[in-house]
Formats: sequence, C-alpha cells, structure tokens
Amino acid sequence: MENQETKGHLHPMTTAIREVSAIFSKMGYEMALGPELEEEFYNFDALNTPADHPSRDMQDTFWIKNNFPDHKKRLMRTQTSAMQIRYMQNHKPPFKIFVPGKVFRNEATDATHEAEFFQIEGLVVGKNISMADLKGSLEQFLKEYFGEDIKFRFRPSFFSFVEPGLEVDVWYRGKWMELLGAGLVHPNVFKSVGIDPTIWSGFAFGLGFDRFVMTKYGIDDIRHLYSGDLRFVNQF
Ligand code: YSA
Repeated sequence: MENQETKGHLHPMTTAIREVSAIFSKMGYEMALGPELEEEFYNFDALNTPADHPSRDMQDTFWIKNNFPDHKKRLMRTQTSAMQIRYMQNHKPPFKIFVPGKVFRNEATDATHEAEFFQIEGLVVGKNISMADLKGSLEQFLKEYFGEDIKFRFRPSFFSFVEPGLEVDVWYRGKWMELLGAGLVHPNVFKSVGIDPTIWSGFAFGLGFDRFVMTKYGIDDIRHLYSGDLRFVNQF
C-alpha cells in the first residue's frame, strides 16, 4: 500500500489560490493572467506613475538590463496592477476581473516581507461605482475567506493610480498587519486606455496574498512558504 508520508500533494499557496478563485468566481469575477516580465509602461507609466513620480520609490524594482530590440524598458513586475492596463486595453467595460500572480521587489526580507511574493489584483469597472461598493465588496470577500469574526480596519492611503485610496489591515499575532491596497480608479488611468472617465468608474485592489495565507493558518514567517522545507509543507 502507498505510504501517505511519501505521497505528493499541493503546496499550501496553490490550495489557497484555488480557494480564493472559487470565492471570486462566486462573486462574479473572471480570472485574467499576465506576464511576470513586464514593460515599464504597464507597471508604472499607464498607472499614472511617470518616471519622476516619487511613489515609484515605494516599490524597489528589479530592472532588466538587456537592450531589447524595441528599446522598451522592462522589469520584473512589482505589482499585479500592471494587468489592469493590459486588460482594459483589450476589453470594453463593464467587467469584473481578478488577477493572481507573482510579483518581485528588490527589498530585504523579514517575517512579513519577501522579495518574490504573491498578489491578487481585483478590478471592477461599470457605471456609478463608489467607495461604498469597494468597501462592501472587500468586506464580503474578507468574511468569506476568513469567516465572520475576522478583525480588520480600513485606513486612508495613497496610490497614484487611485483617488481616493485606502489600505486594509488585519489583526494578526497581537498587532495590525497591512493586507491590501485599494481605491477608486484614477481618471488618468482610464484615459491611458481610452476609457471615458465621465461615463465609466471603477474600483481596484491589490491583495498581498501570502499575508492572507499567513493570517488564515497562523504562519509566523512568510519565508516558510517558500523554504521548500517538507516539515512545513507536509503540515497542510
Ligand atoms: C492599490 C490600489 C489599487 O487600485 C490596486 C492595487 C493596489 C495595490 C498596489 N498595487 C500595491 O502593490 N500596493 S503595496 O505595495 O502596498 O502592496 C500590496 C500588498 O502586498 C500589501 O498590502 C502587502 O500585503 C503585500 N506586500 C507588499 N510588499 C510585500 C508584500 N507581501 C510580502 N512581501 C512584500 N515585500
């Protein structure tokens, strides 16, 4: 008979992404996927973050040093928000999408920071979409994923591609931990993809998904998730 100890199984992140995908599908979102090697235009410029914008410094970037034949600057995407632009260039509103994927940042690691981590982007575009829609959707999603008793808070924040912007923190191991950024899509973002911001409005969010998994399963260090240590992985 096969030994349970030696039988392969899904990595906890894979299982968690499948669970979350099911929740988003139930909420009417469609999945979209995009490239990890990204153009500067999609990761920054079209997101209302031109080269001289101070908020670029918030995401230390792995730039690709190759000289590409098309002379475009490329990078390892720092945020799944890049897919907002790719999707909106090719689809007419209304739509609701979620985009799971790896992102990369040139930063030191600690218990809640990795240099490669997982985000899930959400983008909803329609008519008369407001902050109430954004907050209601996030609250519904958080309660579906964590259960009704989850303790979280909204906080005002800034991202150049939204106005206004907010962040959500979760109560985790005796203190607040930032889980996600979100806001109402900035009119300049709509203009960059040819969507008329006087007709269409929308909200977007970017979840730090590793931190969701840490919170749900009580994992004390993000680095366990990528250590490949079977003593950790086999607990799931
Ligand atoms: C904001 C507004 C929108 O309309 C859409 C998306 C966003 C989020 C934005 N793109 C962004 O990346 N914001 S962020 O830098 O604050 O990261 C989002 C989340 O990723 C954080 O809240 C955190 O949960 C997680 N995160 C950030 N750096 C991390 C990390 N997780 C692990 N390791 C890191 N180094």
